[in-house]
Amino acid sequence: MSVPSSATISPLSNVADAPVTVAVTGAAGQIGYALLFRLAAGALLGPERSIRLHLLEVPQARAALDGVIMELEDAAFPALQGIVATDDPMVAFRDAEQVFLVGARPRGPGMQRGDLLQANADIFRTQGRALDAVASRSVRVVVVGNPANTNALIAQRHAPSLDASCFSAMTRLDHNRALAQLAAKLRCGVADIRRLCVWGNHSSTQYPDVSYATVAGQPLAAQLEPAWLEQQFLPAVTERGAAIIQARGASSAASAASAAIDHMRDWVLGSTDWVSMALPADGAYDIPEGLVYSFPVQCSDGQASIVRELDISAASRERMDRSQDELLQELEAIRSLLP
Ligand code: NAX
Repeated sequence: MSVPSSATISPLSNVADAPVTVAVTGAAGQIGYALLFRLAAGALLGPERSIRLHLLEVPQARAALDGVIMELEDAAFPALQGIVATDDPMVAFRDAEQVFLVGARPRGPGMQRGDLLQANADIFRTQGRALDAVASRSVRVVVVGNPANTNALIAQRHAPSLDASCFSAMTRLDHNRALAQLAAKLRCGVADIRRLCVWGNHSSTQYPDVSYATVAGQPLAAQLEPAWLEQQFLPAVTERGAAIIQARGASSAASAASAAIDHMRDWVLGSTDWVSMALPADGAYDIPEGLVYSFPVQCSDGQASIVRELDISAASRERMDRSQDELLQELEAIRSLLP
């Protein structure tokens, strides 16, 4: 086997079936650290399915990545058939079938929002082109790195030979946070709650919507005070990330990794309920085409399909529009970098 100069390959087991290639960027970061071990243990496609991990990092993080790889080896996961570590997206994405774009440029001191968008646009343009060139033609890409929706849009637009439906951004953590808040309030299990959705951007303008939700088959909103929904629930979900930083001294990592696995697993294997995924808009709900916007989605046969023709109240529309407007502003900030 020829090994690209920038890559390390460590064969780890002799599982006979063809392994599925899963690429993870930002692999030495804190979400990467929580994600890789669950992927290698089979959380995505089951422990019987062998997996090959392609890990992308910047050269400065190479030593840290080597340490993570040593730990992956030491965990002796039976299904982990090999690891490629590289700083070259053309190596990382070669034949990749599932791709987690986690690595992103964090906001530095004095950096404005526009600077952050631009810095990430460069990263996601390069990665989009590499996906276009070398990934599996049926690749599924989830962007986790922020600003996730706009980063996904940039990657998708730089990958013209891949279908737009190959791309998504993650709002599943917001969805799961909303489920957890509702289950605690209603003293039920998260699985008792169905038809919840998050609309819009993965940002403070997101709209976790309980209008269609049920609990144990009964309409959910009717069981809660509107004031609780407005004043407690919505801020608790949208400000959860900040609360975790304050408590833990670091941003959400294990819950984000878990949500990324939920997102990809349901996409590939099918969902049993609505899930929230940010997808390139196709005109549904009058969201401008191409914006990567979070919708209620159902997955089956490997396809993620927007749940259509829901009645949208005026109050919901206002919140959906606010998030849409923010995404349009983000698009304006990086439009010059689009092909
Ligand atoms: P870390 O800073 O711990 O890790 C990021 C890693 O990405 C670093 O190791 C860095 O070297 C690497 N990286 C940077 N540029 C890269 C490039 N061009 N190619 C490959 N790797 C690169 O951040 P972490 O806590 O892991 O978070 C990662 C991203 O997820 C951040 O952008 C964060 O804002 C975002 N999040 C998104 C969430 C969502 O729900 N969509 C929730 C969690 C998280 O906040």
